[in-house]
Amino acid sequence: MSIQWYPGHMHAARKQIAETLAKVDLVIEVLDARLPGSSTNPMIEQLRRARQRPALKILNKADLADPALNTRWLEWFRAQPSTAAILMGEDNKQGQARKLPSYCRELAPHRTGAEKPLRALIMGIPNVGKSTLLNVLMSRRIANVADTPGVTKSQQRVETGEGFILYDTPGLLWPKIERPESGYRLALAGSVGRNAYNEEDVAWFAVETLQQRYPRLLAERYKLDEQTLSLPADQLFEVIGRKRGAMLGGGRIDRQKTAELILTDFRSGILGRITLETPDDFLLPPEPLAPTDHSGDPEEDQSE
Ligand SMILES: Nc1nc2c(ncn2[C@@H]2O[C@H](COP(=O)(O)OP(=O)(O)OP(=O)(O)O)[C@@H](O)[C@H]2O)c(=O)[nH]1
Ligand SMILES: [Mg+2]
Repeated sequence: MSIQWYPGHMHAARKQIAETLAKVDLVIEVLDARLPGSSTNPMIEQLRRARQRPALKILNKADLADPALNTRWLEWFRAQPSTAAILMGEDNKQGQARKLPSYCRELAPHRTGAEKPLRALIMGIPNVGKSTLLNVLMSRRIANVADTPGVTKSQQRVETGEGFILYDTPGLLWPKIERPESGYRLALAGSVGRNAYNEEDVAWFAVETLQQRYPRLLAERYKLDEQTLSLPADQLFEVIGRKRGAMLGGGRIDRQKTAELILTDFRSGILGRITLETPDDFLLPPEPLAPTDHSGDPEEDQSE
């Protein structure tokens, strides 16, 4: 499924992000730990590489992702040039947020002292938890948070008071998501606007993926026997609808309701801890950053 969801505010955000990148020391890219490859925005990667900024990759929602794959993805990101990576989830958000300045300082060790505050741009696709992180960092609600993509519509600058300046930005996708499985995974995770995909298609994709990767979790949640578990995804979708009582009159399945049930079960974590892709089936080209060129150094902003 190729997705095109690039509302006007994202177009504006991309321009603003490109400008802000000139005056920050590093990029904090928040990823969805359930789809670390597909939630890496190639446009962000391109922008930060052009500006030669190091990146801290936060694999967020790690509490919803498969623990074994969390470790594999972490190692994979750490092997990339100019890149650090950490796991973050409901269970360790406070602790990791407290350590964030020190993770960042390791990537930009020259920025110390009151006259040289560390400046970081928080970026990522929609609905991955950028604003949630900002609120935890500031210990108060300064950014709106909601379980729908596209909540933050404009950039916001905050200072933690310890020589750390952060910019929260709107979630950014890219104009056309070409890889079909990435489109499905992004929609399944809730990072794409609802009007840009068909919920039934995405729920089928979820059923198929779970049959292949997490059959036990699927069987447990919907009380399926071995035979039912190996039915084609479209038939299994109907079994799930019937079992969960998503019915219309005359014994017909309510397909829309079934799809919504499956998507909600995945997104809420009720199905279990699931990662939709491994580093092996989503390889990004390991492009090294260009050699140091001082024209890319952050501009000194007198206001900071
Ligand atoms: N399970 C889990 N949910 C999280 C975590 N972090 C954030 N969320 C939830 O994810 C949803 C999106 O969070 P936001 O902080 O609004 O995401 P955002 O990246 O700012 O989204 P946009 O502004 O739309 O780009 C909310 O329902 C959060 O409660 C996490 O670590 N684990
Ligand atoms: Mg936000």
